[in-house]
This record gives sequence, structure tokens and C-alpha cells, in this order.
Amino acid sequence: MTFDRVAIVEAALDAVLLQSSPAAAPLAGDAPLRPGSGLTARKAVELFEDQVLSRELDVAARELKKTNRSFYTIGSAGHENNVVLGAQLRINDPAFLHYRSGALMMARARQLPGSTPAFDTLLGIVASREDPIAQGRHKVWGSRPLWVPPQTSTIASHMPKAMGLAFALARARRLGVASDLPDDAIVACSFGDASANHATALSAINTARYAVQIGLPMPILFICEDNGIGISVPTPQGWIEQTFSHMEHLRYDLADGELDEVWDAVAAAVHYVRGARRPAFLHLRTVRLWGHAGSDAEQVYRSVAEIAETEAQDPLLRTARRLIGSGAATPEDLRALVAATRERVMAAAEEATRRPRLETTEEVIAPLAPYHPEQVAARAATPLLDAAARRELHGGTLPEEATLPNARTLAGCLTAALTDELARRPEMIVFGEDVGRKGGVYNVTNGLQKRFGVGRVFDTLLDETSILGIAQGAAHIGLLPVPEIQYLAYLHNAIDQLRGEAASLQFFSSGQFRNPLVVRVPGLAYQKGFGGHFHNDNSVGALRDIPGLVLAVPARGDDAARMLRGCLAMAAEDGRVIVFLEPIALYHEKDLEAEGDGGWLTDYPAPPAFLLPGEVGIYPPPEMTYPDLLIVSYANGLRLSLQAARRLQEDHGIAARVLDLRWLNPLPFEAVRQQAAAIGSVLVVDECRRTGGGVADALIADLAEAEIGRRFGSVRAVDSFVPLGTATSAVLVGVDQIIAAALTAVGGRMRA
Ligand SMILES: Cc1ncc(C[n+]2csc(CCOP(=O)(O)OP(=O)(O)O)c2C)c(N)n1
Ligand SMILES: [Mg+2]
Repeated sequence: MTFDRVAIVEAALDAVLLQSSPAAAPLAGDAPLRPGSGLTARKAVELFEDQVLSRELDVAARELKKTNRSFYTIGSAGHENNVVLGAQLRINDPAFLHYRSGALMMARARQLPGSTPAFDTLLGIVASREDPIAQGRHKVWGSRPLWVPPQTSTIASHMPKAMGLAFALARARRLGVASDLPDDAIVACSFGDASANHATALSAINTARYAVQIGLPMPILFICEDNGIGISVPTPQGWIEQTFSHMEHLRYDLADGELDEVWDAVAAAVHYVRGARRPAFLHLRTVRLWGHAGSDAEQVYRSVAEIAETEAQDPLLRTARRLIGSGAATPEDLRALVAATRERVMAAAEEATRRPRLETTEEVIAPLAPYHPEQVAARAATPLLDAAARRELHGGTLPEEATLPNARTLAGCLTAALTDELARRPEMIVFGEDVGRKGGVYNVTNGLQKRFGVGRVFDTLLDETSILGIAQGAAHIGLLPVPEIQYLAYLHNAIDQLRGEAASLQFFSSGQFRNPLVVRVPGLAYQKGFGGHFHNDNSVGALRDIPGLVLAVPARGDDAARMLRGCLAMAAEDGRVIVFLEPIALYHEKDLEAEGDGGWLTDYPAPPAFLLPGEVGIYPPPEMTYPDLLIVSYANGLRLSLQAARRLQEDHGIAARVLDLRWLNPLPFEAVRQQAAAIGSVLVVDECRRTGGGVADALIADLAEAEIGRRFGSVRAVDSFVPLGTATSAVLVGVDQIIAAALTAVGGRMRA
């Protein structure tokens, strides 16, 4: 008994092509394959060729694997009826694809003369840097000219952004943001049957239906490539159909059977989505040949009989028989076609293995975190609003002229900055739960919807995954999204949308696709009398660890306004994904030390003043003595450190300089080193959790490795969830702790 199922399946196709006898009459090229079908004989042969091409790529991947020359063997074998979608969707219908959508990709590329999809795929399989989409960083389906953004391996995670793009199409047009997509473009999104159960899939489908319910266009075709199994776990009989065929605001079409039947079902679904601008669920029946991937021993969980039964349903066999039976082609024609395709693919595979691969670190990370400070600065500086228009925008009083304390808080300055930026950047949109009518839980987006309308400032449904999906999709076509996640703790159930998707897009597309985002996230602890852990989450570990992600954390109103401008410019210019973490407890804080001192109020810096990564805040000692100690902190910790610095000076005669990091990713190491080198003793005041939740480890390690500074200390929050009420002070960093640690640090320095 052999388990070289590849050879068996290949031989079965050969056998069909040898044994089938031609139909009595040849069919003209433009005749329908079956009376009444929209599929012509000529097109059907073309589709068959693309199916075979896709199949042979899978064969080649496995062949090359035997000699360790390929790195990816998840194939499309058995799914090749998706070829029909490749032919019927247009190349300016953005397509977010399942990893088994190979035949779809081959047919899609046929619409672009001169493209070489088979060779491109092979370059991906062998991880060559000539792979035109990922340059060998991953094997993905993707192409800029074919409007196929690359997918990641996280199943279903591409669905929210596909939905988001469908959501954004009409909006971008209405806002006058140009893209290369026509007015009647639709979005296609394929995925597997097991993936259809994933929260992320259901999130996207739910939001698509919700959009219809509230009267918004949502032209998306969800394509479930149903092979009845997910790795080894069978999908229950009838599950996909039962689950998705009776959903309100979701049309359901089954595409099954012969190629021409699939063609007609697909045509109906595409026609519906394009015309109605509403979502449809296309249930495409497929089989999976050769296990999940090359490494999957299918015989462990499937009997040989089952495997053979599945192979008998190979769509290539069916298509070959249909073509021959209908007179669209002769067995000889198809034998020649298959032989030529095999030869072509094998030669191309050999050639692909000779192409260069990424080698250096620089090559690998080149598209990860593009940053062009000069261009970013130029973009931050422009355009400037006409002075009179700006005055009118702000209701007669410019925010920099405001004297009322509420306008000079962190929240007040942020509202003003969002207002100015929305006015300056017509492509910017602001959205999230409660940001529209209510103006945000903490009033930061107050009044924005009234000023800029529901097209640009809007409430979303309660689903962080969809909020970030909408953001990414919108960003794909030139909008500048500023989504809000209501609390840091609630980012975590959607964080893959940043970690796996948004932050990796430029990396896996070699910078050809980008999703510039500034995600506003209220967070961190110290809210007086409110919240417990979930409203006071004090860890940035999950964000700092995302490659390429910028993490900005302002502490004061003037900084917040300038940093927001820098972030928006960085996103717009370099396509960066930025989390703008706003310390909730400081939103409405007015005082630094004593009630009524107004020490935390700032003037609003008029546009275009901005700050960029690396630019830290320096607070000299209260009296201009040579500093004894450098305190490095951020956010709430900055305010506490400034309070501590005052007491250190007054009670102990110690002069502490306080450095506000402002940027927690990338960390401003250079600025810290400079200050540390001059001062010697360094205390890091980190309000986040001790073990990995904050930045103290990284800062101290950097100084130690660079042999800068003589004595280090840190105060950090306890590794605990934050409790409710006054017990918070038992786990969070406090001023007394800072002072005690400062005395120790300075004592060390003095002893040195
Ligand atoms: C979120 C996530 N969980 C688990 C996996 C591992 N995994 C990869 S493919 C797969 C099965 C997917 O099955 P299905 O959606 O039916 O697609 P098929 O491979 O059958 O085409 C699993 C569990 C993953 N990639 N992503
Ligand atoms: Mg499956």
C-alpha cells in the first residue's frame, strides 16, 4: 500500500485523459458548456488549464521539499474550483484569500497580461527574495497589481479587514479620497470551513450584516472553501449550510457540482454583491487532497478508503470529464495541456531554486518599520488651516487662547488636536464605541461628530476586532483611521488584529500594501475611585513586543497634541501602525501637587507643532543645581516623579532631573543614555507591572550593556491585577516609594 498520494492522484488524471472517449460533436469555443450556462467551452478549457497549473505548483512544492529546497507545502489541491472566482472577480475587486486559493490566483492573474503567477508562487515556495510580494518573508498569496493583499497564517484574521475595506469603499469616495478602485468594486474574502467557526470570522460576518441593518453599503463576497475538514477535525455534515444560509442580511449561494454549475452560482453571487452592495456567503464545496500540508500524515485520522473516496472527487477529474464529454476538448488536447503544464512548472521550479534569498538582517527588516523623519516632519507641518477658518472651526476662540482649565487638560488638548487634525486631513476618520454621539466615555471626542459629520466621526458596534478591521480596511485605500479602543484591557481580545495583521502588512508585502493607523487607547491606572483592573490595566508588554509598532504615551496636554500630530504624520507618510495610549487618570487632572495649583494644565500648542519618536521631555531640578539623580518615567509616573523630585529637593537637598520618555516603542534609548551619562544615578519609575509589563527592564539593561551610569534603581507596580478602591495603592507605584528608591540610588552614587 502506497501513501504517495500525489502520484496516485496524478495517475488518476492521466488515466481519465487516456480512457475518456471524445463526445460525438466538438463544441464551438463560444458555445456554452451546457445549454443555459454562462460558461463557454473556450473559457472552460482555460479554467482547466489554470486548475492544472495550480495543481502542479502543489506537486512541485512537495517535490522540492524532498530535497529541502522548498519551505511551504500547504496546497490548493482539491480546491481548484475556486478558479471560477479568479475568472469572474475583477482584478480591482480587492481579494483577501485563503491559503488554498491557488487556482483562483492563477485565473485572476490571467486578467493581467504579462503576469507570471506560477513562477511568482514558486519564488514564494522557495523563499526567494525575488518573490514579488513577500520577498521570501512568507509564502502568501498576494500581488499589488492584482489587488491581493497578503494573508497571514492566522486563520480568519483577514476577514475583519476585508469587511472593513467593503465598509470603507463608499465612504472614501464620499470623502473625496482617491483610490485605484472603481465605484462598483466589491471585496472578496475566502476562508476554510473550520475557519468559519472562528470568533474572528463570525465577527466580520456579523459586522457586515449589522452594516446592512443600519443602512450602510457592504459589498463583500465571503467565500467558504468547504472541504469538510480542518486539519484532522471534520466539520459536521450540513454545518456550514445550516449556520450561514439563514442569516438576516446575508445572501447564501451554494456552488457545487460541475465547473459550469459552479460558474453559474458564482456569477449570481458576484452579480448580487456588485449590484445590491450587500454581503453574500458563497459556499464553495471542495475536497482536500494530500492532507493538510506536506507534513500531515493523513492516514492517521482518515482511512485509506476515505482518502481514496475523496480523491475520486478530485475537481480536475470532473472538469476533464466534463470538457471531454461536452465536446469542449478532446482527450488529446487535455493530455497535451497537462503535459506542457507539468513540464513548464517543473522547469520553473528548478529555476526558482536558483534565485537569491534574503540574507542579511537589514534585508529582512527593510519594510518592517519604514521611517523617514524629514518627510514625516514635512507632512506634520502641512497643510495649515487658514487662520479665520480655524477660528470659526473652534467656535470663535482658538484653543491656544483658551483660559478655562477644562480646555487646558490632557483631554481638552486632545479634543482640540483631534479637531485641528480632522480639519487639516480630509482623509482622517475617527470612530469606535461611544466616540460619536456621546463624544467618548471621557469626553475626548466631544463635539467632533457635530463638527465633521457622521461620515468622519462615527460610533461602531461593540466589537474591538471589527473596529480594528474597519480601521485596516479603510487604511488600505488611503483613509487615515483613528479608531478608539475604549480601554486598554479591551484591546487584548482583539490584539491579533494589530499584532498579527496590521503591524505585519508592510513586512509581508514588502511595503506594497500599508495600513496606516493611529489607534487611540485610553488606559493605565490611577483613576481615583473608579474601575478595578479592567479600567486600570497597567501593562504595555503586549504592545511593546509587536515588531514595528509605535507606542506613544503622552502625559500632558501640550505633549499629547504635539505627539498626536507627529503620529498622524508618521502614519500617513510611512504607513506606520501606532498605538496612542492615553493615561485616563490624567485626562482631567489639573494639579501637579496640591489642589488648585493648576500644575498639570498646559497651554495648547498651536498647529503644526509636533513631536516625533526619540524626542523626550526633560524637567530640570526645581533649583538649577547640578542634578544628583536622573528619574526616568512616563505617563502617571511622570507626575508622581515630579512630585517626588520636589520633596527630594526640599526634604533631602537632592536635585533630581526627570525625563519623560513619551515614546515606549521604540524606546528613546539615546536620550536616556545621554542624560544618564551626565548624571550617573538613574531611577526608573515604571507604573506598569514589574515583570515584563513595562519598560524598566529594557532601559536598565541598555544602560548596563552600554556601561553608562553607575547606580540603577527602579520602582514598578506589583505583578497583580489592579484591585478596586483604596487597595490600589498596595500594588501601584507611589511617591513615597519613589523617594525611598531615589535615596538609595543617590546613596550609591555618593558612595561611589
Ligand atoms: C487562529 C488559528 N488557530 C489555529 C491555526 C492552525 N491551523 C491552521 S489551518 C487550520 C485548519 C483550518 O481548516 P479550514 O478552515 O477548514 O481550512 P482548510 O485547511 O481545510 O482549507 C488550523 C487549525 C491557525 N492557523 N490559526
Ligand atoms: Mg477545511
